[in-house]
Amino acid sequence: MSSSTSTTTAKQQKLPHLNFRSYVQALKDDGDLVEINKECDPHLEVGAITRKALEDEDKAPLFNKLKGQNENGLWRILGAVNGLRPDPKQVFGRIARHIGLPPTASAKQIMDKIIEAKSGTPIPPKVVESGPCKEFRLTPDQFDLEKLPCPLLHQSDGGKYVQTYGMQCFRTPDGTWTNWAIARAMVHDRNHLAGAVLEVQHIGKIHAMWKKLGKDMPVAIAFGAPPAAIMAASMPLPDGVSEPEYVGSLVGAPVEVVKCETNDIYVPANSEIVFEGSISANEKVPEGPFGEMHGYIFPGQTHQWAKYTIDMITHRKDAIMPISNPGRLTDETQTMIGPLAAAEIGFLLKSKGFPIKESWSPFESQVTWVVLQIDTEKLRAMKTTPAEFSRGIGDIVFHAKCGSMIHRLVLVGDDIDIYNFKDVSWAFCTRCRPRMDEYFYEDVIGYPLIPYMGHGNGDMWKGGKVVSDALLPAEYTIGRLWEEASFRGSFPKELQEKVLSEWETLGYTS
Ligand SMILES: Cc1cc2nc3c(=O)[nH]c(=O)nc-3n(C[C@H](O)[C@H](O)[C@H](O)COP(=O)(O)O)c2cc1C
Ligand SMILES: [Mn+2]
Repeated sequence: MSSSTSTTTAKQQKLPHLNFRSYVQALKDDGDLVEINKECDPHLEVGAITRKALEDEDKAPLFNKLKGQNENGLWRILGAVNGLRPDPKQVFGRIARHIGLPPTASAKQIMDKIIEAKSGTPIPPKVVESGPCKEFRLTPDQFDLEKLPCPLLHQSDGGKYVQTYGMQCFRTPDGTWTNWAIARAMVHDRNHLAGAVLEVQHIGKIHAMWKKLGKDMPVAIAFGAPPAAIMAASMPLPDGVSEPEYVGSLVGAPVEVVKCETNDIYVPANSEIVFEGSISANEKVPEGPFGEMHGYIFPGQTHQWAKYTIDMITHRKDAIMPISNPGRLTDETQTMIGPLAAAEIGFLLKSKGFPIKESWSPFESQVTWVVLQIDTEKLRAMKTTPAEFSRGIGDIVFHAKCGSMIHRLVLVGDDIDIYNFKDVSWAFCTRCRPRMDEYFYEDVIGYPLIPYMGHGNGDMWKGGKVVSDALLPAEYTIGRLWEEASFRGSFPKELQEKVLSEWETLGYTS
């Protein structure tokens, strides 16, 4: 390899989407960061400030001084890591910065890039000898999770959720499939965590493989991993696809990884903090409750869940711990989980020959819906029926992993801008006749975290899903029969232009 190539690689590794520290700098340069230098308390105060910033769609808070921080600066906290921006031209600026797009990128541009990378060439990670994450090494006698600034994020959380935006790195026992994923975990005691390991998730599937062998699963949690990697870790890529290779395809460069000290897991070399350890094959500990992505916490509801042992912590100087404090709109559990599931669902359906133009999960649905925009010209060529088409879509999505968190699919025509909820709700409320245009699924896996599932009338693990067909029958046969009764739909183009050009002289401010 020539030295110029390796210089390019070194430069590349400093880009915001490949380096968390550069990402924080990019937020600062974009005027999208508030540095808080007064001492803040990880007990609720950090959570309250982060929540308000998220709900106001305001700047991301960087807590530089925390009660409990040790002499090497372990650790600072970044909140609202992937929230929305107040500037209407840069609403998705943080998501865009996660994947190497300019901060003005639209939702569609972001979706296009995420989907394109699925058909790109996978680039495996590059193993390097060392990296910033190895600056400090702490053995279990040198750290105490109960004393480090692990945040209590909501007053009724069952514990201090230190793992909300880190990336679990693990692999199958035969080593052929490496998985990166976000799954929450809270402090159990000085060197143990209690964490969610859902069966449908890859962490659950791969943990089951280790358990079958009677072995604990080696794991590392990389905090402050490259933003592009954390996006991939939140995406329901298919079974067997290694997230690190998808990240390579997404960014056009390998992620640099380094081996852990105490097990054979590889983590991004420039991670801020790494917890090394394992998940017990059999032992369980109490976990939860936690303020969750749908905007609720049910106080006192604790479950027995996975027990992590942490054997070592390595970290950078003045490391930054990213957190996600989920709840009502708009936080990372909506900005990431929804669009990433929608990308995967749209891609899956297209690969099966369905005429899908775009897919999106409206935040307003608390990301329980995915809206699918149908190419109605191609739909007519299919000579299908509403029932056959809608069932065809539901049968695929509601049996696929990428559909596991989504409870309603809304089919709309290509006159609807699916990124605009006013458009989507207009179509849903006016073109989808309750029951007759809805195709219900009671026999598929459900998502228990949604309150109407986990705390509703039916089986929390099964059913509660629907395809809502908001295409009018004519869209299947002869095409749209209507004109939109609106400024853009009910007046000749020339008149619209005349009105627009005279708008201010008429006395309106534009
Ligand atoms: C901030 C954030 C927190 C998340 N927390 C959890 C969680 O606690 N449990 C879970 O199963 N999924 C959680 N997810 C969603 C998963 O990361 C996502 O479903 C991903 O596809 C799982 O990886 P896998 O597809 O390799 O199984 C979270 C996502 C984000 C963005
Ligand atoms: Mn996966």
